[in-house]
Amino acid sequence: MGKSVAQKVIEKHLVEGEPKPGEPIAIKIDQTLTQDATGTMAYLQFEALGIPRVRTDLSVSYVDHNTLQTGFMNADDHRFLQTVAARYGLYFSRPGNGICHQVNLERFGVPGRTLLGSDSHTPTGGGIGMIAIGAGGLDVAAAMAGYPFYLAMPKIVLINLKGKLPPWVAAKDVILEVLRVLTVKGGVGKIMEYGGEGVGSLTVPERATITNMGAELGATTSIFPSDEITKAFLEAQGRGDAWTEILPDPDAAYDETIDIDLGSLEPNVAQPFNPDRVVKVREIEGMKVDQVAIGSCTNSSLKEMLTAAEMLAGKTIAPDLSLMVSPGSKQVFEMMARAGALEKIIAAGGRILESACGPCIGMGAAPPSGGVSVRTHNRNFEGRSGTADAKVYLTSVETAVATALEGVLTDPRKLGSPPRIDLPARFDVNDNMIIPPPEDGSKVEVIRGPNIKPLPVNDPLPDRLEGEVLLKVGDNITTDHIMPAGAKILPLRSNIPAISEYVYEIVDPTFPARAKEAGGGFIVGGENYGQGSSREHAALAPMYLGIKWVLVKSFARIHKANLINFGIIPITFDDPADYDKIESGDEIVIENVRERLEKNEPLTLVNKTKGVEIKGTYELSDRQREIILEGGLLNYVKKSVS
Ligand code: MIC
Ligand code: SF4
Repeated sequence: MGKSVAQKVIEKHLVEGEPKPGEPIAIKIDQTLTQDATGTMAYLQFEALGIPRVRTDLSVSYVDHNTLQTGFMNADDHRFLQTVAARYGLYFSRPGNGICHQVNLERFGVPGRTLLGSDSHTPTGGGIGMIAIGAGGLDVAAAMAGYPFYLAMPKIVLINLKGKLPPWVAAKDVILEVLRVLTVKGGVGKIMEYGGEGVGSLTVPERATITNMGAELGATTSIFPSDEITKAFLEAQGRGDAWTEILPDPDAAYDETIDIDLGSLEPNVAQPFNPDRVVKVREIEGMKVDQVAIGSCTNSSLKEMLTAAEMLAGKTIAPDLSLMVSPGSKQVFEMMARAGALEKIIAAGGRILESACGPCIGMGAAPPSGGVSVRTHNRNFEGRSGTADAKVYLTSVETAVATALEGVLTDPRKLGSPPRIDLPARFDVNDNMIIPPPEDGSKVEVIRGPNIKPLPVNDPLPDRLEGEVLLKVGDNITTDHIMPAGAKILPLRSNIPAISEYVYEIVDPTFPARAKEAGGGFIVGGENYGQGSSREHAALAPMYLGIKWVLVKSFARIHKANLINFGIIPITFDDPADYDKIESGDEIVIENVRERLEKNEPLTLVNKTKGVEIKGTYELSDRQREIILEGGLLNYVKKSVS
């Protein structure tokens, strides 16, 4: 039987296992990326592994999240990252050079290769035919040390694209449509492979918008074929040599197929507080908007920035609204400047921010109280913008600019014909903000500021777990709920004792104090627990507070892997109806935990408060059970190398 693009790349990199859906497999990782908010921890972990130099083909350390330097902390982290990169053989992308995913796509991505990144939007690389996966920092540290990446072989879903996008309808509207159909948990355990005749009408940046936001489906990754369009993109980046053709076989078999007719799509919008709450713009048009933000790793390519500039040319934004624009990379920024696009945006009243994540992660540009913000970003979770009661709506650049001009949510199709944007045949290549590693880094001194605290380590799992349910939450809890980001908390990413004070801050600010007082405890949740960001701090900080297990109806992939990596047992209800038999404050005992895990048997949770028993199951590979028994991946790896 023929093979899909995803199967071809996975089979080429297979180190262990059989690539059948659900089976544990391990794949070789060619490239890694980190960003600063997850990177400091990842490099502390890499250092703890005691390997002298990275063992990948290419590893890049980016600085793009914590660029608001309101104190010494972020600057200290940047200096640590730069020196650590030089010491261990990594490329360093300096602050100002752009968002990791955008820059990696432009300057480093190679079709047919594997990329593991400590950021959930790493699948952006799928836009040029990479198997690009988001993971926790510790998994990336292990990959840099030459270990393969372990995962359950995903199902492969064909998203069969037909036709061509109508005027004013963008790639963002395609992925919002997929989110509407599949929801934020519809992609769990799956790879979304885009195919069909419609693929030929989408450029690489458009494809990358779609694979980027596949993260919001909970998918392991998303991928497009590497075809003539990919070749043209790489050639325009002066990297034509990196291209190889990777097409699906004509008789490729898929586990599922979803048809999407591009020609029938309309501008879409995701309403608060989840990216799958998608309706057509025209259905809620006219809503008053306080702020528009254009940028993020989803929508900040040159084409999009030039489109925004042309739409704004000679006009003025609405009087009660603020417009923020952050270009995705220095390349995009420089080319916008040369093309006169910045001038048009500034003249229209746009506020130009640096090339970084910025408002997307609450690093500045928080909306006003109760405000409405229309953003071209990928996440609209509660509180993520930095304003607890603000409402974020996600749209394409075209809809966002139309809205900025009108002051109310506006369907761009009202604006006549769209501007014609001619992209240059060659991008301007200037890699002067990427520092290659020295040949021998062994003498480089790694500089640590006072904000960089040693890595906490866990003890091996005890045989009896007794304690209190400290918190019970509902469905679709995000890692932004568990470990919030934003300008105040992000600078503490390399200081676990300090950041742990903010665990669950927007849900229950008493959580950290209660956890400390009780000497640890447990958490209960609903479906799709831990969706969103890859931040391992959402497992590491709870581990630091003494959380030993989390019991839920279902988990999101990356968060589950992070819990395992830090020795927290990810338990699921055998019977989801038992969710009602356990409340916050209940005292729970689990006996013989080690033995049960060793034998791969279900756990019995005795609820002493309610006098009932709950059966807890788990889906863990042999290796994952061993990791938990050891108290986490770091202990496990150290043991295997010693
Ligand atoms: C995000 O978009 O939430 C982030 C910030 O990029 C995270 C990583 C992090 O929390 O550092 C992600 O998506 O993985
Ligand atoms: Fe940065 Fe936002 Fe992309 Fe995360 S989603 S990498 S915060 S731009």
